Parts: sequence; C-alpha cells; structure tokens
Amino acid sequence: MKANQLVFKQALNFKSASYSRSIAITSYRPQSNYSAVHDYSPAKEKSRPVVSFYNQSAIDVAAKKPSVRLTPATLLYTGKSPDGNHLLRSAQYLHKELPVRVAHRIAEFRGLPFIVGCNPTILHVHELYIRAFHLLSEFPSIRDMDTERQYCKMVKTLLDDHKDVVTHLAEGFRECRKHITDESLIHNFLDRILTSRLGIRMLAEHHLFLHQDKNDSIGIIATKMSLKKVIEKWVSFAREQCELRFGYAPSVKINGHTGATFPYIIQPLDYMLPELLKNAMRATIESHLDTPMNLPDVVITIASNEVDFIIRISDRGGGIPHSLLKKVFQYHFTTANDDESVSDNGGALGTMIEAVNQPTAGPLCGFGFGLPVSKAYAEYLGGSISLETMQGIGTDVYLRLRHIDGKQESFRI
Ligand code: ADP
Ligand code: K
Ligand code: MG
Repeated sequence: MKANQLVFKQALNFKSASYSRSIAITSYRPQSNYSAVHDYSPAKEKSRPVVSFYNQSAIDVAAKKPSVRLTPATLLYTGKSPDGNHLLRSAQYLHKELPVRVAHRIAEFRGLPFIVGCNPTILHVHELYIRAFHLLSEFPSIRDMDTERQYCKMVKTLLDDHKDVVTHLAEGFRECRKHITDESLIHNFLDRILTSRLGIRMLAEHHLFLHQDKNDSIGIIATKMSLKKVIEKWVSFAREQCELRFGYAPSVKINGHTGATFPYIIQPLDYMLPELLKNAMRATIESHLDTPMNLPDVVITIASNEVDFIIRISDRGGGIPHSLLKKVFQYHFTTANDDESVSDNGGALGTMIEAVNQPTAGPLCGFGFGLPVSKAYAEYLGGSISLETMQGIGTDVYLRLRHIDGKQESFRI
C-alpha cells in the first residue's frame, strides 16, 4: 500500500481537525473524471485509488441535504410516456438524489467508533461508498438520451460493485463487535445502512427496469403480483435448501386469500420470505430429528385487506425458548453451529444474505441476519414483523406490509 493511501486509511476515521489536514496534504487533487462523458470505463475507474478523488467538502455539503423519498404510487404513475421523457426525468431525479443518500451513509461511517471504522472489511465498504459518491456526484447533467444511457451503464456497474456489501458488513461487524459495549450502536447503524441500501437499489433498479417494455410491470412495480405465487417460489427454494442439508424437507400448505393479486414491489419480499421460511423449516426438522418421515407441515396464511396484507408462517418447530426470545432479532445472534453455516466464504455465505440480488442459493442459517434484516426491511416498508411462540410447540411469524395502492399512504422509498 502506498504511503499516502495508508495515511488516508488511518485518517478516514478521525473526526478531529487534523483529519481534514492530513487528507488535504496527502491527497486531494480535484479532477473531474467526466470531461469526456461518453467513455465512462468501469475498469479504468476501479483502478484509481480512492485517495485520488476523495473530496470531503463535497461529501459534507451533500450530507446536509435532505433526501427526497418517493411513494411507490409516484413511481407507478410517472412510469410511462410515449416520447421517453419519463426516462430523462427519472434519471434526473436519481442524479440529484443518489449522491445525497450516499453522502448520508458516508457521514455515518465517519461517526463509527474508531476501532470499528478501522476494521479492514468495514473500511472496504466505506471506500465503496466514497467511490460511489464520487462517480454519482461528478456525473454531468442528464439532458439527452445518450447521456442517460451512460448514466444507466454506470448505475448498473455500481449495483454490481455493491452486491456483496451486506456480507461484508456482517463479517466486519462480527469481527469487531466484541469491542463495542453498546449493542444499539451496531444495531442502529446496520438498520439504517441496510434499509438505505434497499431504498437506493429499488430506485436504481426501478430506473433501469423502466427501459424494459413489459405488460405486467412498470419499473420495479409488478402491477398484478400474485402473493401466493411469490410465496410458492420461495417455498420451493427453502425446501431445496433443506433437502440439500438434511435430505428431506417439511411440506407447506398455503391458505387464506390465495387468489389475492395487487401491485407491489417483489424485491424486498425476495429477501424476507426465504429467510422466514428457512427458519420455520429448520426449526421443524431440528425438533423432529427422531421422526424425519413424519414432519408437521408449515402452514402459511395470507390475508389481504384495503390497507395492508399479512403473511403468517406457522411452524410446529418447538418454539423459541424463553431465554432466547429477546435475542433472535439481534444481528449475529444464531443458534446454528459453526459447521453448518459459514464454511465457504464467497459462495454459499455470500449469497445467503444477498437474496435481494442473487436469489439462487444459500445455506439454511448461520449469520444471524435473517430476522433482524427482515424486520428492518418490513419497517422501512411501513410494515412489521412480529412473532408469537408457544414454547414446546411452535412459532407463528407475522409479516405485515402496507399496500401501495391502499386506503392509507403506503411508505416512501
Ligand atoms: P439464523 O437463521 O442465521 O440463525 P435468524 O436471524 O434468521 O438467523 O434467526 C436467529 C435465531 O432465531 C435462529 O438461529 C433460531 O435459533 C431462532 N429462530 C428463528 N426462527 C425460528 C423459528 N421459526 N422457530 C424456532 N427458532 C427460530
Ligand atoms: K438474529
Ligand atoms: Mg435464519
């Protein structure tokens, strides 16, 4: 590592006056990367050290601005115009909004305790955000479709560069949380960065998807989502995971409003449902190890009304002991043994908590992120996750979410 990079890495976490001086002396050379917009090159960009474009004053200015959050209804109704003008307007909104959101996150990284901010994995994510800020804030105004295409290309690359952020945060904080006595500090930081990330990704994907011409969706909004079908997709996935690990899986029954279809955003469900289903199935199997051929069903009940929809997942997996009940929503809390979880790093682990982006594989349990992340996402979407457990029998998990076209205002992304 070059000397100036090292100083930068150390300096990143100081909030003192010497902090800005050390950056100023060693590094900052303002330079726009976009004199020639049309040759945005991800490879060239990535080879630049973060230190070469770190611009704290620009980040400070952006971090002071408020975020402009949109309702899904706004996304839905501004989603189409024959002349393509909606694409320009949507890109212009992102162009203004994304740097602000990223700057807010950078400010939070800087507010972490020194010992946490120094963790190499966390520092890596911090640098990813600084790089993203640079790319997003230096991009020239978007006035024509040519620039808009370049912008999409950059946003796509950024989404890809950031796909493993949740895994990295999980690893980084697992390593350094022993130094932190205040559990809520980590909890609040992770809640905020993960939900903000969900919001940014939904907005970015919405814009990219607006380019596709589909009958059943506008951007990220599935206009006639069948809740039962989405659930069934994740039931198959979770059962496959069980079969891989145990050789068998419990059956699942779905009842209630099984015919319900309504407009909704599938991405967050694609994270929450597999996590909740894996938990129910694992508990079912582990509490019936003596009778593997006679497993009780997992029963899912759907209810949809004018305001919200509710998914109840009931298992007969023995329930959650009194002594653990308070802990299950904590980040990193798990009852999985080390050997059944995080043995191979990049592969299974990488994908388990990345279901939003790569919903194809992942172990049954292990990082202790399933419940807390699902709860944070549900609350971000104006809903909730609650849990009723009957010790000795089983657990009911209620996932409650607001309709985006319901009688009350839904939520803001
Ligand atoms: P992980 O699945 O990686 O352990 P989670 O946050 O999904 O992390 O769950 C945390 C813990 O909560 C699990 O390890 C398990 O002990 C407990 N738990 C979650 N759901 C259930 C359930 N349906 N029945 C029994 N225990 C559960
Ligand atoms: K947990
Ligand atoms: Mg889990």
